[in-house]
Amino acid sequence: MNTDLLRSSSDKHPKPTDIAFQYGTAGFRTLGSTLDSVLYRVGVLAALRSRKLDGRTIGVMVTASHNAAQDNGVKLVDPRGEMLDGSWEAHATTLANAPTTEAFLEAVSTLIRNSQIDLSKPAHVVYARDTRPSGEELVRALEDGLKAAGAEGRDAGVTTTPVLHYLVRAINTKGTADAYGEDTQEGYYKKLGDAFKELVQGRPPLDPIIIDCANGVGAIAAEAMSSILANTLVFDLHNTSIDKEELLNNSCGADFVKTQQKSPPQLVDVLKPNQRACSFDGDADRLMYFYHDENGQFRMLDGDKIAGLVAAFIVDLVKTAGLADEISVGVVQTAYANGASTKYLSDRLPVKCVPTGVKHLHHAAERFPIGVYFEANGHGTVVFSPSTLSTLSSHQPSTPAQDRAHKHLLALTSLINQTVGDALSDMLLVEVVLSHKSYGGAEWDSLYEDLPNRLVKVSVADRSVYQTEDAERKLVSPPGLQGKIDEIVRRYEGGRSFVRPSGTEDVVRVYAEAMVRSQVDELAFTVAGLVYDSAGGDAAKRPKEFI
Ligand code: 16G
Ligand code: MG
Repeated sequence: MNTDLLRSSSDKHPKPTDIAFQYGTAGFRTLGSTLDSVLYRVGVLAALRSRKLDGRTIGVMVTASHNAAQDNGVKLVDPRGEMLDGSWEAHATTLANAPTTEAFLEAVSTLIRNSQIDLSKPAHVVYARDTRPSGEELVRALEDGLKAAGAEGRDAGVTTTPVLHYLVRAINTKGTADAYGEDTQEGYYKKLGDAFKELVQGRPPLDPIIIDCANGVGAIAAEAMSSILANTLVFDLHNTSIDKEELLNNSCGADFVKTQQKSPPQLVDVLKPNQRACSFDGDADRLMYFYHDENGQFRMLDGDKIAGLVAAFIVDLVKTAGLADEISVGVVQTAYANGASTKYLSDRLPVKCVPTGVKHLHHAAERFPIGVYFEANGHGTVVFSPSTLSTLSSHQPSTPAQDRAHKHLLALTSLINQTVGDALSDMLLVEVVLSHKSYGGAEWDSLYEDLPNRLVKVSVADRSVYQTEDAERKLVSPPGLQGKIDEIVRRYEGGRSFVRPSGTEDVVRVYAEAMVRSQVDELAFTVAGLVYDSAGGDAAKRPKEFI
């Protein structure tokens, strides 16, 4: 690498003195206006990561997902389309925080030395951004970093996070036995679209699906997919104003629906009773379904309900295809999964609980022959292991029913974006299942009844004091607090509560559920009060609802 070029270009992207950056659960994420140096340095880091992996293509996505328009962020994608390896997250944080150009150059050479990176290898990076206005300039900073590090960059333009993940895998598997698909956006739409058409062939047409695009990049993706699907499934698109920055994720989108537990206000008059609708988030990697029942009551079908619907469908297909002895299906959830969903699934399948964050779920799901994973917040997908894929490709069905189920399983491996949660792909998957089962929202919803639940945030001076074990279900620090929580939880029928530090915000989160709505709030606020007091919070500022 050319050190002089690195030095001079790094000088053009100085680190703000007063900010400490952290590569967290979803990469770097903060105010877009502060991220210039981070993007430049991520460009250099991505080039090094690619060289470390023999020149395989690394992905970089510029997005702040469901956050407000003025925020932005960046995350790296490893060659198979999965999240950046955990050990490199620390390198990202180190490079981003080097206070000066000289310190940055020093950190780069330490990384090269410690990770034994061969600088004679080529470096390839593909990158994209969502619709945020700050993205354009941030991409230019990234390009400066790539250029300075001698990497060959490919600009995938404005697209969704899952499309970028798809592209990374498609580029790296091109021309191999496990080629993932054509390495273009059109290739992605065609792959999903063809699989969807095959899966619903011969079924009665579905009613149009209402899609809330959160005024984000999902609007572009949904539009493109809609023209490929033509009449097979009609999309009724809402919140598609990608040019009005202030509207992004504003009172709409998957995060709004999940946290507010209500429909986006723009859809309230659009929705007819029992008509199904769904929301994407700002980068279209999360999906939330909902409908209004006969009484106009909002009903949410979240990631847990999606996992229940999809896992049961795949299990049935595997059985019908005559593959039950060879392929098993497992589900991965987090502690936020509603207790009723965990019960519903555990009665049918192996279920594993892991810490919050896509990378944990994804890796755990890869250990199952077919792994279904969803966070309650709507982020998830299904992964098929290499041996499952080869079993599927060599299977010889012996009856027409087996043949049909086998073909459907094969089509599902194309319909599902196996690299990461994908709102568009997951939505098509749900639509396939609803079509096969002849379910509306209400029938799907009735698979099980969610336990009432409540999520509360507590601001504390230092959230690193809160450490957990057992997939975040138990606190080990501060000492004694878990015992107090257990004692309170015991007083509530069907009670469950856990406390964990957020990986994305400076807060501690408290989750509670119980059989009765009014008791859940009491439980959540009592535990929140314990947390507040354990942090030595100012008694005068103690939120009044904390018990
Ligand atoms: C990030 C994670 C998401 C997780 C959320 C938890 C990725 C791509 N996204 O958005 O999976 O549910 O963080 O946030 O990993 P929290 O730690 O603030 O509760
Ligand atoms: Mg997102």
